[in-house]
Amino acid sequence: MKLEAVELIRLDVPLKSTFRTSEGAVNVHEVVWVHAITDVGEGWAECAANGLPDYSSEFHTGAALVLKEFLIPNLMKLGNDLTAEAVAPSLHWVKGHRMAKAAIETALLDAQLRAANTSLATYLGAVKETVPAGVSVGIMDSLPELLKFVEGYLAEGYLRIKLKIQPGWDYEPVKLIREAFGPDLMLQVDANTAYTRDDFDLLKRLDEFNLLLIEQPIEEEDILGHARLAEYIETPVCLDESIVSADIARDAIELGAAEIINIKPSRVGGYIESVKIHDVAQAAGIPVWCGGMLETGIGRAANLALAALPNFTLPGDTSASNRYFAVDTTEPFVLVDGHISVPTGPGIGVDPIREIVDGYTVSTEWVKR
Ligand code: SMG
Ligand code: MG
Repeated sequence: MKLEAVELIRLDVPLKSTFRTSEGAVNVHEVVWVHAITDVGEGWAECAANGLPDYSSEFHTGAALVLKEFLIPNLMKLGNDLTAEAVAPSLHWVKGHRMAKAAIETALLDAQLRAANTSLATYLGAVKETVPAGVSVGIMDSLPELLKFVEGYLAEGYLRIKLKIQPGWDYEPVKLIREAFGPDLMLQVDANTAYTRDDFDLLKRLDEFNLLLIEQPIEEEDILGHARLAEYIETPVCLDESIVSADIARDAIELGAAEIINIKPSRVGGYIESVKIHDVAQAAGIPVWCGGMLETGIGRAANLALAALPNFTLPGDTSASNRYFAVDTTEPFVLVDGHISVPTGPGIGVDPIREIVDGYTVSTEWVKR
């Protein structure tokens, strides 16, 4: 296929309620969409880089710039030799910027698969038609407020609860939710790197709650620290931010730092690399689950396809559209008996609803050959 032009669309999508993590609070999902125009048709992707570089070093304005200045011109130069599989090798010379790379690769993969009349799920190796859904619950102003939100999500049917934690908001909220909903609730926590090697005793106190996992407790670069923590506590240690490639995943597993892995395609440079991580983990007997970056329908659809692979044995953060948005950018994803359907149409299997997208659009920029 040949890349003719790319439309970079900046969207501000309001959240239904504030989402607070140890890294900060967001009220608006600020993202860039990549709309690729090729000679075989068009493709869509949502770049997961958010407004601020507080989850990773990437942020939406930077991602748009890297796409425009380096990634897109490079891929245009390939002419007719461009395939989705050629994107990562061609862009290997660009260090980092994995969320930007993931976005252009996914848009091209969508175009390629639509042209071949194949779904992303089939292409990736999906084995399920629906996937179990968990929900990520932000840090709240008070414990009663937390209880109210968790109660609501469980009433909707979510199968697992993930509580965001940070120093000062850890033991008490986890105790409250464990006691309120009993030992059978699938419960896990995510610290987004908020702790240090000095906090191991504090984190060990969470062992009494029989959590499914603790996600990314300490700094992303500190793989060895996670291995030490994994030895020290009973709760399985799951890595998110640290795992940026299949090579790092293999090393972290070998070190004993990753007893479970959260795979976010955006963080690792795309869906093709995600499948490699899935395979590395599967071969090592390490379960994986699909993380999220508050994606609207365009991004959520692709994550659901990945979450249908066989080693995704834990519920993901692949919640329904109405978890975050009053009105999604595509046909909404809905929760049915705690599960979400994996799209079956060609490519990512969903289309943007233009009138809705236009309402969220802040600016549009074309990059042409
Ligand atoms: O898509 O539901 C979602 C978000 C889930 O908690 C979530 N994501 O570290 O796993 C994570 C966070 C990162 C969000 S950064 C704004
Ligand atoms: Mg996380």
